[in-house]
Amino acid sequence: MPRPGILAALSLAVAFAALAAPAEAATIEVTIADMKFSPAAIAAKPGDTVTWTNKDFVAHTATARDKSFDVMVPAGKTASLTVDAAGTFDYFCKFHPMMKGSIAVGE
Ligand SMILES: [Cu+2]
Repeated sequence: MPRPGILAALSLAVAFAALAAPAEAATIEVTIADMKFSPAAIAAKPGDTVTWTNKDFVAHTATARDKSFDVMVPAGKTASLTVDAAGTFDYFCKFHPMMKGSIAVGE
C-alpha cells in the first residue's frame, strides 16, 4: 500500500503536466471552388494550421500581400500553412488576383 503522501504528490505532478501542455493547435479549413476562397476571412491563433483544398480544375495560390507566405495549391489538391506571427494577412491568388482572402492571427 503506498502512503497517502506519495499518492498526493503523484496526482499533483499529473495536474502540473496537464497545465503545462500547450493549447491544442487547430486546423482551419478553407475550400477553393469556383475561383473563390471560402470562407474568405478566417481567424486563427499562432501555431494553428490553415489548409486550403482546391476543388477547381486549375491551380491557385494563397499569396500574402506582404509576401510573408506564398502557398501553391495545385488543382484537386490541398496545401497547408502554419501561422506563427500575429496580425492580419490579406492574401490573393497570383494567377487570379481577383481571388482574395484574409487570415486574422490573434493571441
Ligand atoms: Cu487562382
